[in-house]
Amino acid sequence: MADTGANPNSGNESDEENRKVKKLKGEPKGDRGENGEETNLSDFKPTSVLRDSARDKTIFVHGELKEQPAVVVLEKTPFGEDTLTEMFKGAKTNLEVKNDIYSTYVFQPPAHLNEIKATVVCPATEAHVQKYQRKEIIMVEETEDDYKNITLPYITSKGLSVTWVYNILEKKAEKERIIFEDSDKELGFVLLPDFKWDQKQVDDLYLIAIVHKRDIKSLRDLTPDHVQLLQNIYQKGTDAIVQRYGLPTNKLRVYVLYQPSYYHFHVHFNALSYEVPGSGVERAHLLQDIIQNLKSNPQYYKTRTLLFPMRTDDELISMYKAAGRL
Ligand code: M7G
Repeated sequence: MADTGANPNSGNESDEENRKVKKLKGEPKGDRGENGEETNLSDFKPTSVLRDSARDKTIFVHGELKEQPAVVVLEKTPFGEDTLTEMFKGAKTNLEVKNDIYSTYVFQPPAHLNEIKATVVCPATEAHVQKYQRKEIIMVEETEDDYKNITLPYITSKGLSVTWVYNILEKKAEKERIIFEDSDKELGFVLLPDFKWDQKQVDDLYLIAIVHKRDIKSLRDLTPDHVQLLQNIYQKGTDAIVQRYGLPTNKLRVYVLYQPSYYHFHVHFNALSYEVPGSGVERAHLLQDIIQNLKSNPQYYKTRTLLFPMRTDDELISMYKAAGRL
């Protein structure tokens, strides 16, 4: 296991230790991936906005990077409690409006406390562009037969590449970011920060556990044979998070998405206080519920009708329509 850092759950932690947990700067930031190249985003030529959200402070931009199609996601990052003093001290402030006891300002903190997180997909496929575009969403009811006849053939032929997952498992990328690993072939997994988390504060903690086994595509493939694997992920994953970040298990949301974007089995771990877009009841299945369902009905995920949200322009929807199921 990687360096466990401060552990405020040990019972005798000091304020200093607590601050270390809260402030996660100086944590390993990651590596340069399998190609050792770093992208210079000043070369990015935006062509269209796929989606944006004033509430989430994000924008998904389609464009070109070194003559290749690319998607860049920009996201304003949360405030760090521990940097507030420095932020106020170093900021420029320009008054906009003053009225009685009320006033508004343009507030410009020092650049290093005013960062934007950028996620780049390059070269981006048409499937990536579609994934990020805002479109109408509907619920799909998938029976056992629908899965076999429609969804499974679709996943097999059209699913997004999982090369990035294999790169992590084979230590070709993000090696330095691994928080915990159980290397057992059957029960093992790698736990690391999700791309969505900048690791600067635990308030929006987001990790993923990726299993070493390569034959579980999604929730649908789970049987009681996997209960031990799931329990192992829950136990060791939550233990590692308490150890490293001081976030106790009852402050975590641990779940699996159906349908996932990537068909190699993985589990999401979020800080409970962080409302993650896409983790709503229509798509997220709590890991502990999954374990109980498999124990009470071994055929649960093979036979149950599962519901999931899907964009109306998704090819899977056309396949459901062609089969007369929508
Ligand atoms: P998912 O359940 O397939 O669905 O999750 P979603 O992508 O629609 O949420 C895959 C998770 O892997 C997401 O939370 C992504 O942010 C994360 N992710 C995707 N990629 C390509 C990477 C990557 O290269 N590295 C890491 N660390 N996380 C990734």
